[in-house]
Amino acid sequence: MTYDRLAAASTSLAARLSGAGRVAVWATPTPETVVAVVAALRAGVPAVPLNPKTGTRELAHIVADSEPTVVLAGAGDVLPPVLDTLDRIDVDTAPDGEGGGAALPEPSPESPALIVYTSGTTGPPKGAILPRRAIAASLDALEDAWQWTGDDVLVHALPLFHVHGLILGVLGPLRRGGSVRHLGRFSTGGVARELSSGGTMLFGVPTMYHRLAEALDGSAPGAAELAKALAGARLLVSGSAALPVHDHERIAAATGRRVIERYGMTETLMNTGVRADGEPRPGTVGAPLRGVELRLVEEDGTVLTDPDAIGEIQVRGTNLFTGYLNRPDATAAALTEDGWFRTGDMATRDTDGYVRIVGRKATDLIKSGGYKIGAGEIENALLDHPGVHEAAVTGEPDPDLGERIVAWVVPADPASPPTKDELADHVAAQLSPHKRPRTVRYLDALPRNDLGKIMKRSLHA
Ligand code: MCA
Ligand code: AMP
Repeated sequence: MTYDRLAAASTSLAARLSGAGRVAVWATPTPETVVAVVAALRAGVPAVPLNPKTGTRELAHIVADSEPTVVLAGAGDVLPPVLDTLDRIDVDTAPDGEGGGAALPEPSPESPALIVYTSGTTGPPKGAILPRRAIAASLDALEDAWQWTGDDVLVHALPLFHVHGLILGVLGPLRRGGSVRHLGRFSTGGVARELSSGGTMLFGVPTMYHRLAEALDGSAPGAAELAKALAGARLLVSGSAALPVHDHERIAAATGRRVIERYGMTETLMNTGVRADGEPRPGTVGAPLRGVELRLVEEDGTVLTDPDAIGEIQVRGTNLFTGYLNRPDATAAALTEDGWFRTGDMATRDTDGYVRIVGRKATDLIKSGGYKIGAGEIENALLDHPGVHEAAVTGEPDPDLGERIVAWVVPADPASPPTKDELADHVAAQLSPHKRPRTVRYLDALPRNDLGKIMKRSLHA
């Protein structure tokens, strides 16, 4: 799709959206999603990107919470009944008429551009309100760090309903006037093909880099072509979760290229990153990006200065969200009085400012395949299954997914417990397929302390 065609398609759609409260976008990895989001941005109407694989319970929550009036989808998309009450507009990526498009008034920088749903430790996901200035600030800080220009051709296969794939992966190239090639779905062959035919940058989550590292193994078919393609790229960038040092080293050994890491969060967009002209250091996520203030803080609020000390990362800057939709309580809890956002990530800082993330404050948050998943939402879904009496959810290390979701289940009837597939399908249908347990362990009872609280740490023991 050319810029002219995107302008024409988004102008005609934007004209139909003006005055809508919020619009939901059925965010398939297609040009329709790009046109829908750009049209909403141009109309100044906040867009709520929906994961098309979201299950019934989670989708009902997001729709009730964000109250969109319209849903934008591709003409052939079959939408679930919970969206029946919304006006549906099918996105036309090639409307009749010339491009260019009338200039639409620029909404204020503080006005909300996107509402992106993100999991917490308990309860259903919260909608992070992302204003236009945060998106602009974060993308411009990446331009500075990565010397990102209109000549860049970004290759990726990230979902378009999260910050990584949508803001960095689509709005990033658009802000620079560059190009994006979305693979539709991730494959190592697709990455090799696009990087060897003009792609200059690759964005991915660590699971994707792990699969690339596996495919670079000398004996794997296509390994030599893949190595050449990766070696020829200007930048290989990993984010959304920690890139294991082992995968980093395997890729470096096979390609002579080092993957650079950046650290972000739905609520803060991008916080730190290794610069294009900087030193990629395995296990670190680089230094704070332009415009981002970052500090490490102890439990009692003391700000740490010692390079080896571990503290919670707090950030402040124009990259921050404005709050959680309908959740002033959660917004207040996430921010200090003077505007620092508490990330919940624990880190140390090297003397030159490079940040090393060493863990997370909350054990009830799981990062699997780069998706953040709350243990509580899965436990609630499992407890809804008639075969489940009690349930606890934890994350375990996984070489491919980073962490895999493990469900600890006390069956209602020990003689015929629900199968692993039954429970996985149930969670996939209620929440999302990426939230399904990959392992189920059956117990007679869950370990609890004197107050009745489940002792998750003793589960693994
Ligand atoms: C499997 N599937 C099912 C079931 N089991 N569907 C229904 N019921 C089931 N029981 C389907 C899945 O939907 C999927 O469909 C397919 O089977 C394979 O599923 P899965 O094994 O989970 O997928 P995968 O191939 O292993 O995916 C790995 C992945 C993916 C491609 C790396 O995890 C991914 O795209 N991760 C990116 C996450 C991300 O972008 N996070 C950014 C958020 P189908 O075959 O149709 O696909 S963090 C962020 O934004 C911050 C700001 C940051 O810092 O970046
Ligand atoms: P999300 O809420 O889905 O946007 O996920 C944000 C979280 O992903 C952060 O709080 C970190 O825990 C994690 N994360 C993102 N990028 C990185 C990275 N490069 N290294 C380690 N963790 C990361």
